[in-house]
Amino acid sequence: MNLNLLVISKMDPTDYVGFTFFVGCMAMMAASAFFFLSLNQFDKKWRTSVLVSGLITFIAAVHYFYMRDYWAAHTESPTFFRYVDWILTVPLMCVEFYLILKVAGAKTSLLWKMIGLSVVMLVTGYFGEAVFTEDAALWGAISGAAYFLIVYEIWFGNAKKLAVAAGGDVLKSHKILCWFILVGWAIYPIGYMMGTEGWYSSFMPSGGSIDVAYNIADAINKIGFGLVIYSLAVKKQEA
Ligand SMILES: *C/C=C(C)/C=C/C=C(C)/C=C/C1=C(C)CCCC1(C)C
Repeated sequence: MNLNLLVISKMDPTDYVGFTFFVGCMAMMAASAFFFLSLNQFDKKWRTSVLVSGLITFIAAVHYFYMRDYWAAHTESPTFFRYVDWILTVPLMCVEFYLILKVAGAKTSLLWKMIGLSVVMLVTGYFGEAVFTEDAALWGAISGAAYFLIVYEIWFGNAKKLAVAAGGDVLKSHKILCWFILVGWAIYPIGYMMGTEGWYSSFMPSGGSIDVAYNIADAINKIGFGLVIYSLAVKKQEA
């Protein structure tokens, strides 16, 4: 047995990146417990949505444990684990849009369109951040175009029309989720520009803060997003 596994690395009090990884683990775990333990109070129709909220934070929690340890061991961005987490959780967030809009007749084509765009956004982002770093600005632009199409779809496209057709609490929640995608998700391309070289480098702060940006964004987007779904389910359940 490798005894090194039992050694807990020291935590430098000024290591704010390590700190946000640590807090991220706990927050994602607590949120997952909250969503999973609440499942019994919902009937079938809303249970799936809350279950998916819990899966998103649970998948993130597991990746945060890996990322925290990776950072502690190498003080280097755990880019690989980061993107594996995103490629699993971001499509699940697209599933959430589809699930709440199903009442208004959302078709699976909407689901696949959103999943497709999010996969393009993340794969091209990974290329720019980890594989073809000398062309980070170009890959970032392609990724940004896919992100723009997602924003367009939910703010003005078919998803928006379905939300209006559903009306009431579904429409209200859809609007809040739209803001998450426009503002909360916008933190990621800013983090990307902080951590890569490109035309933007001269006016972006650089250094280790890319992970702090991503960690704060993840907490807002995964837990906050899940709570919006949860409270919609609670309201619908009461109605
Ligand atoms: C829980 C994780 C979430 C919600 C991750 C979202 C990630 C993004 C919206 C990433 C977007 C990017 C761009 C729009 C351009 C630069 C490359 C990315 C992948 C950082």
